Amino acid sequence: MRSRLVAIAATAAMALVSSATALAQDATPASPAGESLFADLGLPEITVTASDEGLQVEPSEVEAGRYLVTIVNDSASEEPVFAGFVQLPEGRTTEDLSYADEMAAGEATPSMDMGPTPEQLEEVMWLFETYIAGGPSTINEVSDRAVINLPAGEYGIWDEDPFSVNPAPALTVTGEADAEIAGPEPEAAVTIVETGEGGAGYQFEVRGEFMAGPQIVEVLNASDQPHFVEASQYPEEVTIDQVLATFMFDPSAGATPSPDMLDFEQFTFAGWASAQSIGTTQWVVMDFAPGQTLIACWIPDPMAGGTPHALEGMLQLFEVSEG
Ligand SMILES: [Cu+2]
Repeated sequence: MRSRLVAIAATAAMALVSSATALAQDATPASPAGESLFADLGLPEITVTASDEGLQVEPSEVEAGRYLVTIVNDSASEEPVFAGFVQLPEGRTTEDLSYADEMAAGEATPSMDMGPTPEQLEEVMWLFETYIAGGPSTINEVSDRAVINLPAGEYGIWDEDPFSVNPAPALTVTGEADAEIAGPEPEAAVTIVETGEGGAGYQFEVRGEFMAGPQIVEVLNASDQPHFVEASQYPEEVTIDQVLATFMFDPSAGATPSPDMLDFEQFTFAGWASAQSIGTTQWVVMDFAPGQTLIACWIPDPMAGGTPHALEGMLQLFEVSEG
């Protein structure tokens, strides 16, 4: 079964992460996360609710500014849901952010098992140019809130995947187009800076130190392509070679798995920051166990033939201290 995460990974134009299904299947359903680390900021709020009919946003018109966004999963599905805020440039509509209309018209669901076709990738290239603010997900209990900056414009709220069958609701953000975003700024324990440019060298730089327990993580995209942040943990010490060997393993090729391959069932999510465009900052909460965390982005690099950023360097292990 194709999961949301695989959809994202597959949007990343690669065949090698079908095994990531297990990652998403491991995700726990959303539950009330208790007092949010963002609660004291007094930021205006936006709530996105996932139901069996798709995503809804409340309110659907706001003034430009910094917002605390919460996602609630009221649908029957326990699959993780995402709420990424994508600005719609002239000529684009919310229909460009999902495959819902194609599904309604009876057109076949794109098969993402081998990644999108070059034509499908071409269709989503505008997403590399537009403003994307990031947003929360129900991938674990602490990722359901994010603080994002919303400059004026028309937005669609997507499920992190232009080929998702969930329709994207619309949000109007009023105000001066180029006005500075004002509002209290969350105090982050750690900053993840996304670097790299020109189709090479994409990496995460971590300023500060990941500590055990829930903490605010600031994510700054200082590169020239959009990125998301997927933070996961494995119960024992691993190496990047092991992670790569596991991702790259293709059972259909008839190869014998190596004994030190990892068991994807054992990965858990520590955090998530939805895709965000160049120059943007968002704040999320991540919750780590002591040990290591794997940080990855699987968005395809159109300047490198669709190679996912993870294989260009955005697949890194960082230490998590006891706190
Ligand atoms: Cu990336």
